[in-house]
Amino acid sequence: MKLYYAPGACSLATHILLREAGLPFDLEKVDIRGKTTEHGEDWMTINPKGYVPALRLDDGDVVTENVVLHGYVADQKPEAKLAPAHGTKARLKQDELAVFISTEIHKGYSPLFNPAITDDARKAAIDRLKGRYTLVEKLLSDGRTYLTGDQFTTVDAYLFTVTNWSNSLKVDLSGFPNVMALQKRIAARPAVQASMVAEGLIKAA
Ligand SMILES: N[C@@H](CCC(=O)N[C@@H](CS)C(=O)NCC(=O)O)C(=O)O
Repeated sequence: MKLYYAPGACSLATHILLREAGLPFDLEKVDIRGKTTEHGEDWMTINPKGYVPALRLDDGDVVTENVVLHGYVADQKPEAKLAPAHGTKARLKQDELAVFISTEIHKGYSPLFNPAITDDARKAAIDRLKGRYTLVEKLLSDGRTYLTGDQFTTVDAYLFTVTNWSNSLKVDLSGFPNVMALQKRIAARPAVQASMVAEGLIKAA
């Protein structure tokens, strides 16, 4: 498999999950503005959607969409327990969280990446995001270690990745102590550290 990624972008979640699963994979960096890969290929030819992540399977097919890739990686290595079995209530609840993170939190950050955003629009986007984090904060208030319980899963990798943007985008999440504590716990995982080093986001310890 090959993961096409951009440093620190949402593709970091799939990257983390590939390492957590212990699956063999290659990485290829994509310039999502210039739409070229690090090997000089036209990104739009590889993925006409123009965005990352994209996963090239061993048969050559290219598949996209964060939540789908996370589930796929988890299903390749069930013993890594990154997602419960399909058809179970636990999987239903995890899928519900995954789509919530995708559509409400990940896409909630999107307007903040626009350098031309007005102050009013920025405030509205941040207020909306904080409303979503309020729900996550409440979910974590029973003292669980990770989003779905004691086990690190796909949704932890995804929430970690998008919440990491709050630093560079100056979104103050200090009012969400459980979310911040979760963020720290996930950051400390060896697979997360290794992924961030490989993407050039942090230096090797
Ligand atoms: N629907 C896609 C959205 C992926 C997405 O938003 N990717 C961003 C990086 S986090 C991107 O590559 N943006 C560049 C672009 O859209 O041209 C998914 O969930 O995988």
